[in-house]
Amino acid sequence: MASRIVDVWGDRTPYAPGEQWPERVDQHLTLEESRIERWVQSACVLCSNGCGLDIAVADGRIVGVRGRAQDRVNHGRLGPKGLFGWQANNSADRLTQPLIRVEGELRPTDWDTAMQAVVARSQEILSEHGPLAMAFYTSGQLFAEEYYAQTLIARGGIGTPHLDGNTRLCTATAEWALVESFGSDGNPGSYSDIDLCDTLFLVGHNMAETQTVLWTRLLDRLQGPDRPRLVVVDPRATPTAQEADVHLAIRPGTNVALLNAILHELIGHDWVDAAFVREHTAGFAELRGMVAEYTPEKAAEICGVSADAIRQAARILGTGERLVSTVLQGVYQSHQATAAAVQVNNINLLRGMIGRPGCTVFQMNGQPTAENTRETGANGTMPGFRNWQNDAHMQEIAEAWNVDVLRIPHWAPPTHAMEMFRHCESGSVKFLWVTGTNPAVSLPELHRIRSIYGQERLFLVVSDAFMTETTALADVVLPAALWGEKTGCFTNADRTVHLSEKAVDPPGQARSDFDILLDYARRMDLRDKDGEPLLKWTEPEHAWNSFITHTRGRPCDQSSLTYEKLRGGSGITWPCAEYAPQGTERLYADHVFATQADYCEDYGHDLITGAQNEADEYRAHEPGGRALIKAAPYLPPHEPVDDDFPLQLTTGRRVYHWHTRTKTARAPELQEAAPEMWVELHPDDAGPLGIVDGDLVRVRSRRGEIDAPAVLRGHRPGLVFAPFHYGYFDQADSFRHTRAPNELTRTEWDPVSKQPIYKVTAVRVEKIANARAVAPGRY
Ligand SMILES: Nc1nc2c(c(=O)[nH]1)N[C@H]1C(S)=C(S)[C@@H](COP(=O)(O)OP(=O)(O)OC[C@H]3O[C@@H](n4cnc5c(=O)[nH]c(N)nc54)[C@H](O)[C@@H]3O)O[C@H]1N2
Ligand SMILES: Nc1nc2c(c(=O)[nH]1)N[C@H]1C(S)=C(S)[C@@H](COP(=O)(O)OP(=O)(O)OC[C@H]3O[C@@H](n4cnc5c(=O)[nH]c(N)nc54)[C@H](O)[C@@H]3O)O[C@H]1N2
Ligand code: SF4
Ligand SMILES: [Mo]
Repeated sequence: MASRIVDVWGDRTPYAPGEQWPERVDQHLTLEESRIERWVQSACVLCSNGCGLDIAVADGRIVGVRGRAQDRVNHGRLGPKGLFGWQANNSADRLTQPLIRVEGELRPTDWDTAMQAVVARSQEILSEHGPLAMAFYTSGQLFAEEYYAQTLIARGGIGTPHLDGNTRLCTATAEWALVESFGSDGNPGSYSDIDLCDTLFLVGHNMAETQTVLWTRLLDRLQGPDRPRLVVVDPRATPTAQEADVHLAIRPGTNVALLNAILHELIGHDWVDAAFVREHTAGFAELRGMVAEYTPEKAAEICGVSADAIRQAARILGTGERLVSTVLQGVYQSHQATAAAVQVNNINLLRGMIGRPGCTVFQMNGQPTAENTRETGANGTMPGFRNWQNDAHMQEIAEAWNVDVLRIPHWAPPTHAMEMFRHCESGSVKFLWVTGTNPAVSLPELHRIRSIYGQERLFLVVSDAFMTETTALADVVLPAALWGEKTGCFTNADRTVHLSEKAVDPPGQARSDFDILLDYARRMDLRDKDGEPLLKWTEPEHAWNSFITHTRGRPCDQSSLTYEKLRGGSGITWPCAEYAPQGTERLYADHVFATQADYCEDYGHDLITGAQNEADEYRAHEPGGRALIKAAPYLPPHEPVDDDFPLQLTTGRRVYHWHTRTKTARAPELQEAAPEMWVELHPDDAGPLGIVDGDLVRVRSRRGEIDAPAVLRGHRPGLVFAPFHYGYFDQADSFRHTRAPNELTRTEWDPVSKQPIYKVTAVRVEKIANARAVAPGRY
């Protein structure tokens, strides 16, 4: 099985367009199958693909996993993280007791003391400073029930607008690109569109490494009869790009220029579905005007690729009959994130290729449960994709929660994470509870984050399963149960909902986030209008049932999607309601989009300034179910290269690790595959600096520096790549803070989605030591 570390995607099972993707069941067990006592239904939480799997249990411990052949997402397959990552649950260094800071040091304590401290401080701050001094920063890796509890506590109970998820760093742009174009969040397509398409367009998405099982689906098409054509836009020669018919290795931060040129070509060659555009969209004329000047030559100059390659790509996109486009962090973590993501929507809209079999755009998710953070309103939106500017929507929320509508802050959009941390910095927020995320490694400009989180006047609560760089800064640490140790539902990138059942007990005194939040609500004595407890549930299933009821009539309607229905078979796609009891494969099959003024999730933004549209203004141009085509000019990245910082750093992922490695560093196969930090340089840049493969180099930006061995790779000259997986928890001299790439990145975000910019940073590189004898791991 360790071979799946080398052979990441496993054996090919080629198939022809329109055929079923063949099943292939992958498993990894650490015991003989005969000793397994139970199999428990779940799905993988190590990326947004959400592969269906069963957890093997023996002696009260997880001993392996097996892909579910009948699941619509993976047809039995699992990738390296899915196969090996679960071992972190069994790690000996799990947090098993709450910790509390006494005389500057974190010391073990009991739940009662820890929760009393959290509650006492909350009440003190609330009475002295009011709800605006309270903030909650949650995750994209918990279950829907947990987020819904968190939303109700923060928005309905405490009454603070300061609740956001780490989804802000991850899929805020996916969400807003969908809202801006189609009126609501929710990916329109289905993974089965990959079985049917003849053209694939991957923009800033290294699917081969980051959604390995979805990539096997593509590979099986690419190596089967009637191969679809593949266009990849990525500055790096990723394994994904290596399979492309056309790979556009653009200069980082130039997506809008390239996409405008492609739109220019589509219009110029009349590769446009005129009837679709006329009947189902609004805004085409403005787009046509905007892209007129973006000739392939102009874009070639900006993007640093050939005009011919752009023409070739446009021809492929313009002449196929069934186009699937996907977008991810190479777009979302840029300065024009939403503007660029929307141009990909526009390509599909111009081609009339949405809401039909084999035709869609995926504004991809990254984290396994990011869609739920969004649906439940835990990430800077309102539950059920409701519109904070729409009084009727706010009234529905107030009624569902039985609270006064004025208790739910909605005088402005809910605070986004980057703004929340600024409030912590300035001292107006005095209480921050971080759950299921490790911001001391994952946020930009880490020295700033450490100084904000380390402030005396900020009371920091952190719920995690391990000691991390963030728990190290906390006043109270709460030991959390992980996946497999609790029950809940979650939704993947193609709207497939899975139920993940509890397989084993959490270690020691660790408790689920759901139980911790319920305990907090009870101790805080949060109540509804009638004086009843605000959170009336004791089990996740109760919370689920009230959440799905609350989605009735909304685009993410899951009102018929009970636990019962989710047990046994495959995951089910929403909407799942009386009108679609078995779920819904594709949204917008009737080409009526969610843009009606009374229905839409938001009135949208100016793509350049981020200015919010007002209700009156929106109503004046009532789109009435037409998709909105929004144009944007290209703007250069905000931190241009110069003589001092002549190279561009981009950061991202490698197949073997999950984010800050709290899980994958504890799975031996994965950790051994990539044990050490490294940076990738182009040989043309390394040569003049006297750097050869394996030399220790220092990468410096205006914010900080990191040291790592160099790997010489033929990506674009001028480009440096660093994986962001390596922080300090497993490093001896961790106090030096010269390992995590976010030492280098800066505090800046996209104007619409407010997603931070991790993909473009000006740096310089110097050699600090000769190559070591042994190269670290498999790059
Ligand atoms: N193995 C593994 N898989 C994961 C994760 C993980 O940590 N490890 N995390 C999950 C999560 S939460 C997420 S969000 C996804 C992210 O999945 P991806 O978005 O696929 O991963 P990244 O490596 O962040 O970025 C993708 C690519 O963007 C390219 N890029 C950089 N700048 C630009 C640009 O200006 N334009 C374009 N077009 N491309 C650019 C990079 O070279 C990189 O190859 O992965 C998910 N899957
Ligand atoms: N430079 C750079 N920075 C980036 C990115 C990048 O591409 N480049 N990508 C960004 C993106 S897309 C993302 S998604 C973020 C990810 O950034 P983070 O969310 O900070 O990364 P994780 O390591 O996934 O942290 C999750 C934490 O939650 C804990 N945990 C896991 N399950 C549970 C649970 O059930 N309950 C609780 N309470 N805790 C749990 C884990 O142990 C871990 O400490 O990083 C962002 N930062
Ligand atoms: S593709 Fe994603 S969800 Fe599927 S097994 Fe791999 S990590 Fe898990
Ligand atoms: Mo992410």
